[in-house]
Amino acid sequence: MYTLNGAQLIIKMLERQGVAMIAGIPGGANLPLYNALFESPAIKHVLCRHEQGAGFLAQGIARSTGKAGVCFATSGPGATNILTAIADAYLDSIPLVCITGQVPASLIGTDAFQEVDTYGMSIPITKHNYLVRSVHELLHIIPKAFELALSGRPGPVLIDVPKNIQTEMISFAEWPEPGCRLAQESADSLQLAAAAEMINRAKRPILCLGGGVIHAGAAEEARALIEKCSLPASMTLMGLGALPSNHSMALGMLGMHAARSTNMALQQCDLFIAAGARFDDRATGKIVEFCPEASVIHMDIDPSELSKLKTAHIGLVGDVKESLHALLPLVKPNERKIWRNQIEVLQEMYPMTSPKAVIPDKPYGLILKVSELLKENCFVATDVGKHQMWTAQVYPFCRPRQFLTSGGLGTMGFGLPTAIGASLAFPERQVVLFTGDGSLQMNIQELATAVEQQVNVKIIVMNNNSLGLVRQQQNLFYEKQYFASDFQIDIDFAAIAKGFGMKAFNARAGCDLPELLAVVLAEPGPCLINVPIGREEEVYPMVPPGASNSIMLGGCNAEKCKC
Ligand SMILES: Cc1ncc(C[n+]2csc(CCOP(=O)(O)OP(=O)(O)O)c2C)c(N)n1
Repeated sequence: MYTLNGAQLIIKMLERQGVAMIAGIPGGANLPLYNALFESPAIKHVLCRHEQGAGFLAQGIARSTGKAGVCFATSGPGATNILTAIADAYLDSIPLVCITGQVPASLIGTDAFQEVDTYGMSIPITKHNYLVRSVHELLHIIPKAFELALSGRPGPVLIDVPKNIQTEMISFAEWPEPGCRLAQESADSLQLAAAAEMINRAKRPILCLGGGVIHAGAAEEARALIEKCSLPASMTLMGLGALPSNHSMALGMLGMHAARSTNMALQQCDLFIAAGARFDDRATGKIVEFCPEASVIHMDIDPSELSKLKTAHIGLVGDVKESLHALLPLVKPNERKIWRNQIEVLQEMYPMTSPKAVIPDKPYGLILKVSELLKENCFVATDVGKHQMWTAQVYPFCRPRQFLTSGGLGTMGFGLPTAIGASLAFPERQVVLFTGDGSLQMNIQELATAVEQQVNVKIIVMNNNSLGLVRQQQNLFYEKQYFASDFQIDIDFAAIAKGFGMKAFNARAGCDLPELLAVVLAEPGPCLINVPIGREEEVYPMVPPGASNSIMLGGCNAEKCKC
């Protein structure tokens, strides 16, 4: 017989799940849990400075490893602070198990101190959530939470544990099995045959690799299919890295800030194959005008995604890894010379960058210079804004899970704690964060966590002293009325970082930036460099929100073009 209190039971079950790290902040309602965690030899706790930071730190672990990230928060403000990170995980299908403390069950519903309805508030942003009613339920709930977070389409699960349940004693004879990812049913064989037939017949197909390909570990299968039948492959923001950017079939990102040639090719394709992608509006633009000439094959593990936004002529519900694997013997080798040639002509006519844009003190040049200085096994995190889109456009991603970015929710403040999480999961690797001055200020307190943990995170602040991407919309769509997007004070980010105990540098006008970057990247532990970026530097091309992807503003690098 085992006899433990609820808090000890939770910690023991987390150990049995193989959890090695938990990010969080203690408070009155989860102190028994922390007391039990203190006793754990197997789990390291990472004390963050804000619960949102803890949620994103756990996401950094989950996104970089594919395992479920775990975070703790107390009731009331602890729980409300962590909700943004949970919503972010929900929209990007990231496995997360969040355990919150709650006021004792006898006080629930009385407006007790630090009581909020965490269960109610988390319903629409979790894959599943629990309010624990008895200590015995924990034996079932903890493994089930991991199973749910990891199985099918991954996502966050929240467990709200009243304080009295954390202290209540339980005796039981046998430990439950840890929860794990369940095998998924394969796609229908008739549908697979029909999809292969459609691919074989297509003259101008384009594959689109989404985050689902990365979650499913299906990049190899995707590549085999791409190479066997010459499928040019675009990627969603979440899918970047699924095919190395230097692969001859890689078209880069599609959508709002895609290369012109990629969106143009999509306008002409006769078959669009979405693999683990969900037709997000940032990717498709005006959906009725997306791939107007194409039939659609949609592979997804989540049946509710099929034909949600764009009718799928063939739907392959199942693990995308298995679907791609099953398609491989069914498709015929095909060089598709004419189609590839057509795309190459577009790529030559409309290059993503121009020589002027790749000098190191310009955004693209800076990002490319950093990429040259990093090893291929590094991680690249971003925040949200122009710096994120510049990175997505030109960073030479070469493997799945390399790129850590907030896609669906687009959460400023995501970058720093997520980068810390990835670094804690892979201490031997470099992690670089491209952030904006606006985004960094949203979770800047986590500089303290970075220093405390001595993580190998290098922070590159692309500082335009404005909310750049908002300013760009005002430039293009609101008659240059720059209201509430330009900051009025200059912040010395290097001084702030130093205040947290972090080594930091300012890239001053006229400095040798490549050399300074090399110094920063070679520093042991965390380090920040502040790089001034002109406010006028915009991220192009840009499809106006709600417009067709055929309408691309700016970024036409065609040699003789006058647009
Ligand atoms: C939490 C949050 N609030 C507001 C926004 C809206 N928003 C999107 S991009 C952006 C500006 C980002 O500025 P910065 O981080 O400095 O990056 P830049 O665009 O200048 O590179 C804002 C305010 C957001 N995405 N997230």
